[in-house]
Amino acid sequence: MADCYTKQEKAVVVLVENFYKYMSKNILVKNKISKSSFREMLQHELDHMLTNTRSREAADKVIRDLDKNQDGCLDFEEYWSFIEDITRRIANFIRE
Ligand SMILES: [Ca+2]
Repeated sequence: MADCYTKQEKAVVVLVENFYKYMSKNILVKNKISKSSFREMLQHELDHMLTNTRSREAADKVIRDLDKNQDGCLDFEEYWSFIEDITRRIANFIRE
């Protein structure tokens, strides 16, 4: 990533890149994150910010809540609503 990017630009790029990093390699679920990859993402990327990141049940509940079309995977829009939810919680925390 170019050094000329601002911190905010870099943060947005990381959020988008992480979707593609954890995206399923299975051709049948192309451009989506599978449940197992999402659990992996929670453990590796959000372990300090979220609780229960190592709980399979907790991760599966998050997926069920995010999975609007109920196909068992997260597409980019569903993933982004997860990011939106996290950033909203951080904003609320900072405001308090
Ligand atoms: Ca879905």
